[in-house]
Amino acid sequence: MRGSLPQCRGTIEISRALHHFFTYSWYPPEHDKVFLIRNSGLHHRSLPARESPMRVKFILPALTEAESPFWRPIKYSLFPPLGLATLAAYLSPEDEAELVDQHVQTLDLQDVPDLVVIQVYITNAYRAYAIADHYRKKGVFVILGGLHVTSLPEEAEKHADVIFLGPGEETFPAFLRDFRKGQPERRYVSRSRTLAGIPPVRRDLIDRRLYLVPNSIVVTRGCPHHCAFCYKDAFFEGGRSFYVQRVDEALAEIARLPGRHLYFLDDHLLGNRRFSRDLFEGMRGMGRIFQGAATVDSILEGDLIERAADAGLRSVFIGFESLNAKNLEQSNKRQNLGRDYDRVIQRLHDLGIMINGSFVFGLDGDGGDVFEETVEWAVSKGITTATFHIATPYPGTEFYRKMKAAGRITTDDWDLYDTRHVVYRPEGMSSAELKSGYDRAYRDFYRWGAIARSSLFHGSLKHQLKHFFYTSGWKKFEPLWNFVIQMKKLNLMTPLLEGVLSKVTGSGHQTDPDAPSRADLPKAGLVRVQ
Ligand code: B12
Ligand code: SF4
Repeated sequence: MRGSLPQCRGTIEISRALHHFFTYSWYPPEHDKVFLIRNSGLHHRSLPARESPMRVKFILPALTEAESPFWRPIKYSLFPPLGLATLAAYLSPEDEAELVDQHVQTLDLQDVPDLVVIQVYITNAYRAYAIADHYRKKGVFVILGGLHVTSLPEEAEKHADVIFLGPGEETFPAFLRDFRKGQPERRYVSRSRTLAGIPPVRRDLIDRRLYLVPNSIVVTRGCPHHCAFCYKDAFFEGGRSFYVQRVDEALAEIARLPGRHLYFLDDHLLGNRRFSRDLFEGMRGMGRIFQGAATVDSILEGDLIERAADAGLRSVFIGFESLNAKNLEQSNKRQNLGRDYDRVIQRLHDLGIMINGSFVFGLDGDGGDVFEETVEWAVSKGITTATFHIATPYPGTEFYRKMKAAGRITTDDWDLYDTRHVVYRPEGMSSAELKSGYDRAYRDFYRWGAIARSSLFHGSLKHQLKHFFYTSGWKKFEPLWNFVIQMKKLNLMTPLLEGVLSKVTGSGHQTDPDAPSRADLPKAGLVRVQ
């Protein structure tokens, strides 16, 4: 339910809340010397300078589905909260930091840290606000940042002492300085953007056993393109919207990661050709295997994709989005317009790179036949995994502005903005048709027959088997993943993941000399969720 904390341990009863309210409002505890002045429900805080170490709690709230004690979808146990671990690196060594990812951990609400830092996505926004309200009632200083706060700051600031717009690498350390002096601003807006000299991500705060892919990493921020439905122009407004780390620093971060497998969460790993070329050059011989995302056009240009494959790229997320040019135009998806999708696929298959294709349904060029047509195309082309989305106008995007102006937005319930619900009125079909077509597309793509047919696209038996198990692993083994997650043993599956990602060339030969022999065992098809 919106705004409540049904799954949270230690929801406090009213008397306790009142006790905390008065204790921390008027009689600040000695150890943190915070005192508050509360006035007609508005918070005006005057804070003394802080010399002592701080206890800082970083929270990634989950959406309700991710927290069910009975059913844990694998997609919420894939990656640790990289953004918060990045911010935690700016604390001083004496500070005490705790990082809680509610997708995989129980959130204890009984404590009273000096500072609570919460990351807000659109689908966890209500949960994030409820947690923030809870801590603020206890007198804890709460700050909110992330994509949704940046899109809707007025909404978020009702629940925070301080809010942050845009990436945090400049603003969070600035806030920490002000906070220690006792003079924090109400709002910090990121303007100057650089990744040069950023401190190493605090991976020590992450419990690696809880994730299938503990080694997620980002070496760039943003993207050079401007798709109308994408979060990125809103998030990076007011400064650069695509920038990269220094290659030596990116390589150093990679070297700090144990094991072989990496997942680059960058929006577009091939977006800056010079950076990517040098990165892949530096990664050659490191013995890594990795996954990442890139655009249609970047696969076709030059030899960057070959260099990526040489460095260890084994699967790539590609935003095909639509087979319809009108949709691509509506979405300002210029990098896809007029590109030969078949050639993209052929090139990746030849390099033994698996493809996770992303598709959007419900744009204005789509009629009722789009679902069957898209699924048939993806299956017939041997796309390994597919991620389907119902077109979702995120606040702050051009897509949202246009739909709002046309009166086509049908709900402001952010819980439904998960790309699985229809939140606006489509043009070429009814909302019900869109929803049922989307559900059908998932069912049809992941039918055993379709998986088998798609696997047969490849030339060799080895390649066919890999495809078969990779794809079925994603949708057909959910009960197994649920069991392993409940047992907190996901890390034991990482060798399987590495095995199935070992190299298969276009001719079908497995070429990694040290590839595990159980390479064809099932695994989770790693799908980048957008
Ligand atoms: C990995 C990922 C996931 C993972 C894991 C998330 C995690 N553990 O962090 C999983 C698979 C769980 C996931 C799920 C979903 N995701 Co997702 N995901 C991503 C992805 C690809 C990368 C996130 C990341 O790690 N970025 C790198 C780090 C360094 O950046 P960051 O997290 O943004 O953090 C920085 C800033 O935001 C800021 N910051 C963040 N919080 C705070 C707080 C404070 C106080 C401060 C100062 C700063 C600050 O500072 C950080 C450093 O600069 C993004 C795309 C993207 N490029 O961001 C989509 C994205 C965030 N996901 C999105 C969506 C829609 C979803 C789903 C709803 C999809 C679905 N259909 O189920 C679910 C819902 C998840 C939820 N909890 O609500 C959208 C969000 C749109 C929006 N407006 O909010 C994005 C942007 C994708 C897209 N292009 O649309 N996702
Ligand atoms: S949708 Fe992808 S290609 Fe388009 S702007 Fe966003 S990250 Fe870039």
